[in-house]
Amino acid sequence: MRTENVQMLTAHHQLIKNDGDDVIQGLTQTPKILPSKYFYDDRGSELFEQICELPEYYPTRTEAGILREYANEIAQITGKCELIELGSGSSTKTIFLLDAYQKLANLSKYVPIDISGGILKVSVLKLQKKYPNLSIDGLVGTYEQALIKLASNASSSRMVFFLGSSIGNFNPQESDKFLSQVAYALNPGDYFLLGMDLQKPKDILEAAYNDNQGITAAFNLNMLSHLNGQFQGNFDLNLFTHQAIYNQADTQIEMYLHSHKSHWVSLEPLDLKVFLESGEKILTEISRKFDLAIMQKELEMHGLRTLKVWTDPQQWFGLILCQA
Ligand code: AVI
Repeated sequence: MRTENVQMLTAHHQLIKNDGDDVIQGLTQTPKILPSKYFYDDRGSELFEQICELPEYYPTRTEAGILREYANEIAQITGKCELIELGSGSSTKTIFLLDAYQKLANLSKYVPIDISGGILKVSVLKLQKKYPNLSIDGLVGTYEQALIKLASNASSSRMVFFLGSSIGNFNPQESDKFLSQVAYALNPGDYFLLGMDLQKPKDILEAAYNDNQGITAAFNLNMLSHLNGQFQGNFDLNLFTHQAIYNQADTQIEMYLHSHKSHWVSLEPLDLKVFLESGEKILTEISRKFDLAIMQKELEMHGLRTLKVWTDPQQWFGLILCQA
């Protein structure tokens, strides 16, 4: 199926159809967890865009500042290539790269990839207006589906990029698997640009995930609405509160939904009935905070050699450009 410039990597019902095994597994284990991919229905993606604008949420504007400053240098290093963005969302920060590559006539194509078809279609239309001569091919799908497609597609030189510290939402095993898939998808000489949030004092981190306007809380709670819609669940959002804490030992933010009453929840199509104690917490997300030197070693272990690293003056966020 192909609509405008946005292609589904698989039929839409297959993409959103999910047998829910991960929900069953997560809610029947102790402590309970829910996979963070369930944040991102269309409403969740919108809320995430709002998070990116919050005064406390520094990662987006810090990374944007680094890109604004160094996009030309990145384009000079890689030379002409196809730009492929994993988890493109609204592609706001990508503009810096697109402008720099266009200026140097180094851009052959832009391929934004996102799980949320709604937001992808809007951003492809917007970008197509801004860059009428640029070939833009949006792909709706998971990272895994996208990387499989890329691996089977030996084209010109490419730079895959993964911004916003989304890698921080993978646990170490998932991150390792993801980097293996990236390395496998790239041809020798292709580039990978990775954005990551760096370790910093706890108070700054906790404020970023417990904003005053309650947008992050709404984002966290929206996961339950998404599950209610997708699996006919009966989560009562009023019985949960959002909580985000920094786990210093694991250098990660942990986001929880805290049940403040003992109650049952059922998700009929999954044949699942779950009891939540008063005070029980469901882990909905980890957001790991990185050390640049350690990340470079990890990339190297996957055959991705660092070419250059950029940070902001406070060293709050980092970008690593590497080559396969
Ligand atoms: C998408 N990801 C990198 C965000 C983060 O900071 O880990 C998701 C997020 N969760 C709460 N606020 C933002």
